Amino acid sequence: MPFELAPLPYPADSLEAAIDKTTMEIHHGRHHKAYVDNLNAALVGHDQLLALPIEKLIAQIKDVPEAIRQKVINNGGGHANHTFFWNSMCPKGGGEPEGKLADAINSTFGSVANLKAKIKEAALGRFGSGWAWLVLDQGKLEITSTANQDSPLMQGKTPILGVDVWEHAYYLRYQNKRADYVEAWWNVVNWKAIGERLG
Ligand code: MN3
Repeated sequence: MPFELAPLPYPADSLEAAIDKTTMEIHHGRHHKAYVDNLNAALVGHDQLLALPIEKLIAQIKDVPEAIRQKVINNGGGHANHTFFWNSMCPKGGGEPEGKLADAINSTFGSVANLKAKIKEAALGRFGSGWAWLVLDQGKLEITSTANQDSPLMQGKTPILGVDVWEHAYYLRYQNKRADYVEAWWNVVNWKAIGERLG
């Protein structure tokens, strides 16, 4: 069974508080679609790998034959990261985290404002294309970033929140101003979905 591109979980024009409709359409319908298509092309004849959930395929990347491993990292990582990203946002998002998530953020980072500052630092510190992440590592929250489509799953970490900082994610509205995009991103963050990832 090949991997499939799921539809966006909301209309493309419903995240205008941070991301414009055209960016959403191109990002999902062309960039994400290309990762899925290229992943399926790389895995032709590898039926056992095609049968895995995408997160498992990426977490077990060392089991992927070396000849196709980098293609699977780039495109399978792209598929996993973007699926995760769409589900990290929602229309009428933003506000403040609640409950267990708020407690975990406050006890680890002191405040939500400080978490946002550290995500921004990770996003701006990532030279070129990549992602800024909040992850769980050995049960502890930490901020990290990855290059290209590398996933924290490849390092045995659990992604909790991720911001795509490839230019394709923000260039139409923000041009070179990555910081403005990252600040606006919190207007559409889906804290409920992110809190559920803490388990
Ligand atoms: Mn992207």
